[in-house]
Amino acid sequence: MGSMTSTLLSMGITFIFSQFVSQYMWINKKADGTSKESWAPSPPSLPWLWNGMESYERQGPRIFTTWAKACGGFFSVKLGQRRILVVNDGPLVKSLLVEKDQYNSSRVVAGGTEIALTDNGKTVFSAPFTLYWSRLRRSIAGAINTTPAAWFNTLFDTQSEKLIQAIGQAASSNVSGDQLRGLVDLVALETALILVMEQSQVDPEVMVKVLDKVAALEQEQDKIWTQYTIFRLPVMPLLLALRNIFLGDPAVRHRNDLLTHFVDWTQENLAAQDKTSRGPSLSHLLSAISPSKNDPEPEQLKQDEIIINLMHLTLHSYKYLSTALFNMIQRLATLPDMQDRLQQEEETALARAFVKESLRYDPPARAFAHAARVDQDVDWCQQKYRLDEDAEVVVNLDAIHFNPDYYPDPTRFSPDRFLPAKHTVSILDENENKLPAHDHLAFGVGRRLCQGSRVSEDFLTVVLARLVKAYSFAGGNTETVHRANGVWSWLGREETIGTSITFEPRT
Ligand code: HEM
Ligand SMILES: *[C@@H]1O[C@H](CO)[C@@H](O)[C@H](O)[C@H]1NC(C)=O
Ligand SMILES: CC(=O)N[C@H]1CO[C@H](CO)[C@@H](O)[C@@H]1O
Repeated sequence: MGSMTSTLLSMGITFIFSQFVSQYMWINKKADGTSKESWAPSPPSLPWLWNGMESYERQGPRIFTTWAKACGGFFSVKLGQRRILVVNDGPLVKSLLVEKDQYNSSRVVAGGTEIALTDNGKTVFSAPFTLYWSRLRRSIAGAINTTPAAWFNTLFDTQSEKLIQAIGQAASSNVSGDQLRGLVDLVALETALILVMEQSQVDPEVMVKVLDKVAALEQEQDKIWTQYTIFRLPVMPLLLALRNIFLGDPAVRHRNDLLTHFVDWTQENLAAQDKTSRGPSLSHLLSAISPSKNDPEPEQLKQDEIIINLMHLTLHSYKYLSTALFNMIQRLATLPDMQDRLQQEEETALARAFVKESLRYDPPARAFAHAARVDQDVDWCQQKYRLDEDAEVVVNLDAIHFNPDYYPDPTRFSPDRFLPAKHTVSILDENENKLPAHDHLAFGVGRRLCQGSRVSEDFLTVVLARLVKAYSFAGGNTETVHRANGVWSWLGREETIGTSITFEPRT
């Protein structure tokens, strides 16, 4: 008996000791025992425990730019107990996320809403770089690339016409901000449903239900206890887990309500013939993953993996298309001269430039994060800094998109800067000669680049070009606000609040 107790006791002590060693003794050491580089500089005097959390929740990525002024283009900060490394410089983004591929950048899924919506990392947005992720990317690329350009053009024309008609049918020519947002939401959701789910005949009542559920899901992400969990404040995650065990998780409930529609639509697609004028449907491509050079015998996806991906893709497309389109209409309403120029255009070069400038000025996702999968060092300004496995590298567009070396007079909204020009650089390249940039990072960067970037810019260009031909409009407000929710990303999103706009039909 005595020896049993002492064995257990010594096992216990060994266990605790080994935990202690790995948790605390190795945390600042490399595998070879030498100490790690230091963290990049941090903003001074942040409040205890909460650190930068409340500033970020209030101001969003703007606070990163403020901190960058104090600590430089690459800094380290804790939001609550979550440490992030913020990058405020294009070439450093290139080095970390394109050239080094962020040493196989992963995603950290945090908080109930993200876990529910991604089924804990099963969607293309949340999965780490693995064969599973590349199979998803391959299918999505397949669906987009085999769709003929004419099919997209017809879709974008139809959707533009719907928005123009809906505005015309509004009770008065003076459309309130909320009402306009509602119309834009419906058109964006329908576009997303057609693009991803092949559903062009969804009952408007069902669409309103979907919009309400997405809003409910976002509200869960806003709640203080979700935020405390995301930012790893102690105790709260435990209380939240207990609540979810006894009362159920509301985020999962909303997610499941949404899923019922997507289950029906997916089954409908899979039962139908897999050939339309458009090419193979995404549902079919996901349910029969094709082999590739690096993946000659792909493991097939399970039904639940297919459906959760289709749902996440639809919601991502809806939310970002809607936010971007609403931003653009509100801004264009404040610029009558720009409307005149756009209206006189035969080609869409200026409309395209307007879309790019809007995405530079008001990107719906002003910050996005990739997480490292191995410990590494970062070179910045002749210094080496530490980057740990699972630490998140946050790209701050609020600083990068307003760098005067790349975008002269950056706080001026000027679509002309994106008209085709001879001598330009990429925002990711070094720029000794201070040439203007011809691109932006609103769709992300590197291997995780948004797969809908081209389709989205085309859609927005067509809608704007047709809207200015149908109406002259006035009013609008371009002020943006930071929201803590963002369909799934804990970094949230930026949105134009908007105000009423008066639409006058052009004859
Ligand atoms: C204006 C509209 C849109 C914006 C602003 C936008 C923005 C973004 C951003 C910021 C990311 C994350 C990139 C990163 O973490 O590096 C992303 C990822 C992605 N987007 Fe979009 N998006 C839009 C529309 C769409 C549409 C319409 C589709 C599909 C039809 C789409 C498909 C994707 C996919 C598949 C990814 C996953 C990338 C990955 O992690 O592998 N997006 N998008
Ligand atoms: C439009 O309506 C809003 C209130 O709904 C009002 O504040 C605004 O002045 C109106 N604009 C015009 C041009 O009538
Ligand atoms: C830099 C690095 O670690 N790259 C690896 C990323 O993952 C692929 C396979 O998934 C490897 O082949 C790379 O070497």
